[in-house]
Amino acid sequence: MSDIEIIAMANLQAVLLEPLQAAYAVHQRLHETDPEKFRKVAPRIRAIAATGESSISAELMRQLPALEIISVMGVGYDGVDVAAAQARGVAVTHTPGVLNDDVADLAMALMLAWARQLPRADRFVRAGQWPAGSMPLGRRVSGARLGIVGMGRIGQAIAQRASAFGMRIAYTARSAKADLPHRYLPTAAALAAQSDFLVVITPGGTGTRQLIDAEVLAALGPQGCLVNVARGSVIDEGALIAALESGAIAGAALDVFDNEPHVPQALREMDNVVLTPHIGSATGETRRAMADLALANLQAHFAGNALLSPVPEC
Ligand code: 8YV
Repeated sequence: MSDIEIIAMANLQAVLLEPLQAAYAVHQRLHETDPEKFRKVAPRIRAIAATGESSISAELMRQLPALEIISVMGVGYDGVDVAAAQARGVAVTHTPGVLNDDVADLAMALMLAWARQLPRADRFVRAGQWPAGSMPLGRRVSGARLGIVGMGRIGQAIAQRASAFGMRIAYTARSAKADLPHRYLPTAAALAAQSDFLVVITPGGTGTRQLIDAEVLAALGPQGCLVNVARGSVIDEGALIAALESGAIAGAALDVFDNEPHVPQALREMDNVVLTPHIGSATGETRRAMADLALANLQAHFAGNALLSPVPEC
């Protein structure tokens, strides 16, 4: 173990924590659990290990005068004040690429789970209700119209899978992608109006805050289903709850929420939603690959080598 001191922003999973502890002196969540001790070690902290959900403010960075690098184990880094890091010359890295397949798989799984009512069907069998009756009919996914909000690496992986389901795919993004065969629509509302399923996979942050609002949900309509595998912040959660309650949309399948790990009671009580606890990248294989890349970025930095996956702004 080197004497380099780093702080872990969250209760990191063993897959990252163990190799980190083998390589560095790791203070886990000290800023939250023991502020007094944190103040003592803060001047020596040279790196932050974070997850995609971590919030790393300019104020926190100010307390870490020796900070050199923030390594995020996640593709999303919307919780990091990248401008403040850049102004300080602090490097920021993330883990793009390695989780595309898993997040795309989960988007398909959520669509299918909602349309074919898998959670309800499972409860139905377990509760012994089958001999007494049958389930209400579900909805067909194959051949349905899919709108993808955000056509980056993961959006394209979703489109690939959806093509195999014979879905009719359209998308919205900052601009049309000439190399893709799918139809481009300039706004989320225009896309929603043409979609049975609207899947959100755009980065979080101020640029996309509440992009999916009451107007977009109204355009999706009473037969439409919203799927979110991006960030809770991209959806106006209040407007979503209202749309689900009024029948303005048919349902939703959500892996991410505004105030994780807290999920509004109203959503938890609804029958027309499927809810999962931010598990888009949560397979052993992918979390290992993410941890390896997050660690490799730290090691490259401290060895004076080029970073493997800096965020695009850096
Ligand atoms: C994880 C994520 O929840 O990659 C992201 O942006 O949100 C997720 O993969 C998390 O960052 C795992 O550490």
